[in-house]
Formats: sequence, structure tokens, C-alpha cells
Amino acid sequence: MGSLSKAQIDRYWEEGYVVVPSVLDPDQISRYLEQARKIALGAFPESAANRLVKDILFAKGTLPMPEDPEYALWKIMNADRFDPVMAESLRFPRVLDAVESLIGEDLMAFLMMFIYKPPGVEQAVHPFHQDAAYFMFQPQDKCLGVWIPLDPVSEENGALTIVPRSHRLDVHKHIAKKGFNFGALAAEGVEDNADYHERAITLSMQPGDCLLFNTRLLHRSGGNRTMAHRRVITLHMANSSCKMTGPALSEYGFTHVRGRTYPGGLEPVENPEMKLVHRLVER
Ligand SMILES: O=C(O)CCC(=O)C(=O)O
Repeated sequence: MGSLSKAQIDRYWEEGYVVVPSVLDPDQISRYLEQARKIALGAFPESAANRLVKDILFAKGTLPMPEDPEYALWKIMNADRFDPVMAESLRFPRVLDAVESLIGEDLMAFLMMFIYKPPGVEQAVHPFHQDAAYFMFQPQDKCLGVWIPLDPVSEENGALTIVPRSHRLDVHKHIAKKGFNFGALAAEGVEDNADYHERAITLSMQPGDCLLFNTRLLHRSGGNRTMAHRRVITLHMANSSCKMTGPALSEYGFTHVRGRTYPGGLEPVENPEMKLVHRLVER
């Protein structure tokens, strides 16, 4: 059934995205912010050390390391694989209810990340891309991205900028561009094209709001011109009846979060490896 109204569902299929207000309450938001801080300050198993990824500008020494290590982070990858509090984010009930309205009730969650935007670092840009470049499913429309800011987000601090209706496009070729974080691939011919920037809109959102977006939707995030953190929980969900069309998908370590599974569909992975290798599926 799901929790979204017909107007919200129509908007998603027309525009490629929908914002669902207040899926998390202030206590939940504080809980995740505090947990991320603990992880940033060292509360993680040794095997997860490579899951804490510094922004390239700090990793390469372009900018001096801040005293507080949390200020240098780009993201905590796969935090659900080593932290029980973060693992709860695969099953936020209001998110699952909304997602069910769009891609059905049989759901696998994968690729959970806690993403920062380092305070005062305007150059920390994530270029325009389509998430479908990383993982191809059949049918692709039964997979979507979930993006939940835990701080207020706006054009000033790295809110998500999206190109409405771009989910109707094919998946562009994606390339690694110099100066951007490793693995933050760019859709070829988009980031440097003023046309896309003019058509794009930046989604100002409140902490605990949730953006659901089609995996072909072009999106980017700018740098953070404020001195405060911009922190986000993000993950993806796919209907468990989907077929994988690329060899690398099992690395995403699907977690079954609602409904049933299907023979020949996506398989839950009990103990996914800590490390996820970013590989593009050949097409
Ligand atoms: O939160 C961000 O800065 C961008 C996240 C994003 O687009 C992604 O991980 O695909």
C-alpha cells in the first residue's frame, strides 16, 4: 500500500523525485549525529578503518588537516556493516512506507553511507551523476535513492541539486574527473555544461526530511560555504524481485528489509564484506 498520496507518487514519476517531510524526529536525528561523531573519533572495529573516507582535499594534503578529525571527513561508507545504530537506518519505518508506494512492498536496502560536506570547504563538490551508472537492475525503475539530511541544507552548504525529469534520459557514460573524490564519478558532458546547471534546482530541506529519487536522475552537491557540518544519511532500495544485470552487484550486500524474496531475484547477503569496491558495470 505505502504512505504516499497519489499526488506525491505522480510527482515522483513525472519529475524523478519526491521530498517526504519529517521521516525522522529530532531525537532520532540527534542519535545519528552523536553516533557518527563517536565513529569519527574512533569508535569502530579495526576492520572498518578503511570505511572512514577523508575528503580528497585533506587526503592529498591540499588543505591542512583540521584538529577535529570529523571536519575532514567525506563519508563513512557502509556504516550499517559495523555499527548497530547506523544499521537501523536501513529500516526507518516512514521511509519504508514511502518507498513501498513507489517500488512495491518487497524491499532490499543497500549502499548505506553517512556523508559529510566539510565545513568551510567550497571546493568539495560532488559532480553531476546518475546513480544507475553504479548499479544496473532489471527493471531499473524498481530501484531508488534515499537521501536524508540531518542538518538544514541549502545552496550554501551542499544541498542536493537535481535536474527535474532527467530520469527519462539514458544512463550517461561516467568518468573520473581530476580534483573530485575517488569514486565520485561524473556524467560525461554534464558538469561542464551550463544548460544542465540552468535547468537544475537545489532542494533546500530540513533535518529529517527525505528525498526519494530515481537512479537515473542527474544530481550533484556543491561545497559547504558555512562553518557548520552538513551531514546526510543515504542508502538505496530495490524491489527484491529485480534481476541483477551486472557482475558487481552482490558487492552491494543487499539487506532484506520488507516483504518477501523471489527465486532468481536479489539475494540477501548475510555478512557482506566490509569493503565495497566501486566498479562500474560494463555496458
Ligand atoms: O550527499 C552528497 O553530497 C551527494 C551524494 C550523492 O550524490 C551520492 O552519493 O551519489
